[in-house]
Amino acid sequence: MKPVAIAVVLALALGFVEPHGYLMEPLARTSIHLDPNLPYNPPYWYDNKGVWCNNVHQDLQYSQCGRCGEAAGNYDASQGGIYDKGALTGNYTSGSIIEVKAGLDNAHFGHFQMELCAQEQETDNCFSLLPVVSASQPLRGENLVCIPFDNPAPPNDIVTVRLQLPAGVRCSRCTLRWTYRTSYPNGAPDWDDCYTSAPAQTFRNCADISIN
Ligand SMILES: *[C@@H]1O[C@H](CO)[C@@H](O)[C@H](O)[C@H]1NC(C)=O
Ligand SMILES: [Cu+2]
Repeated sequence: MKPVAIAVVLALALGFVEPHGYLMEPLARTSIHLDPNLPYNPPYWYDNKGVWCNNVHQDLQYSQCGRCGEAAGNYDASQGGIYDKGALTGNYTSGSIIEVKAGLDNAHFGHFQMELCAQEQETDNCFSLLPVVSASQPLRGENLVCIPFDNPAPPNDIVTVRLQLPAGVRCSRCTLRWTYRTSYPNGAPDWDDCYTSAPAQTFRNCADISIN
């Protein structure tokens, strides 16, 4: 077997792979291998649907989650640059309403939100929430798209959301970030199928986009 195949088999056998979801459109950095037209740089990443902040259950501030889904404060360049900026997978117009898609697998409830870092130099604090105009699943407030199911089957395995880009904001290489906060584990007094305030399993992906 090739090394990649061995790694996949090992990961599956040891239970490391937890496919829950990813940012499908624009395609996340950590899923770039799914588009045959893009260079395999970063190379194939077997766990692209399980970029989950090192599986540290996150508080409401996501304080143990790194910028693009890696472990907080533990950016590891040796992982082949899977969290680094890469190919542009979305080109948009300033002030427009854009359509974004998330792909889900063994998702368990909760919600996701979308943020924009409208500058070339990505920092931990450059992200701001984008208002949701509409989505194929119920919304909560201005920013949360609920995932009201466990292990969604088609067509619920793809969630489409329309977002309002801010007027007058342009960038040649900026970052769109998807953060999916599951409602796992349950048990908190305020638990429901869209939200829990207790530390929860969280997935985060970044995509590289331009806004002209
Ligand atoms: C976005 O524009 C860049 C630069 O022109 C191009 O390389 C890239 O393929 C475009 N991406 C998409 C998804 O249209
Ligand atoms: Cu899980």
